[in-house]
Amino acid sequence: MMNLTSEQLRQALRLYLVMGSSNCAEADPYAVLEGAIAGGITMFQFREKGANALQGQAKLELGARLRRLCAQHAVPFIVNDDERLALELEADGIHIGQEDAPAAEIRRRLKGMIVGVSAHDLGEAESALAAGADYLGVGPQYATRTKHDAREVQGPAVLERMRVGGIQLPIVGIGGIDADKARAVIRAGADGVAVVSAISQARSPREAADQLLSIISNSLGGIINDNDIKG
Ligand code: FQP
Ligand code: MG
Repeated sequence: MMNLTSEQLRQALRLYLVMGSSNCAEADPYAVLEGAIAGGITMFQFREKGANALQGQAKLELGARLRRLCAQHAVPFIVNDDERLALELEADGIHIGQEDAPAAEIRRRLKGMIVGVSAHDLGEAESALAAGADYLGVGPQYATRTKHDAREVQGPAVLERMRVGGIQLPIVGIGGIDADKARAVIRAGADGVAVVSAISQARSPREAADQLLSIISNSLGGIINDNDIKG
């Protein structure tokens, strides 16, 4: 398991690929992840969910292959929702939402792991912080076809409200983000961008990741934070 400081985690969240087999259409998820890693993704979440999702042993086997690939490239590997799977795969972390197991319980049980929590407003962000979350996933930033039970589109303004409200935790924006929209998400206060389709449905996952990472890095580079001013 990787032991990241909060600043290392912030860095790792720059370009976060979230993916399961059903997000890859005809493509092989292993090949998609290989391309995405070559293109520069900085974190990966195994989210094997939805109508055609693998289950049981098949889910475990795909997870194990993707987990190994991430380990080979020192890319943090996070499991969506499934605490048992996170333990079985010796994941670096778990991501849970408001409808999943309570963050405080997960935090207690999975001491050494990165715990990411979905938050949709300042109140949920404050609760996640109090529960011991390591980072927040905030969205949907834009309309998405990936998640059918997604909340109402928020737009990047929700990120500004959290930052103005005093939330300093590492945050990624998620939901409908592509190369055209990544800059606005970073400028609103996110440390990075999480994507599903923008990489997994791309003709070249490698090129898509490479392009997204440049945009994100450029956008982050244009932001002067308090530490820079003081330092
Ligand atoms: N943010 C992120 C992350 N990952 C996610 N999976 C979600 C938000 C959404 O539980 P949740 O989490 O609301 O829905 P689901 O379990 O269907 O994904 F920031 F990590 F990219
Ligand atoms: Mg969930």
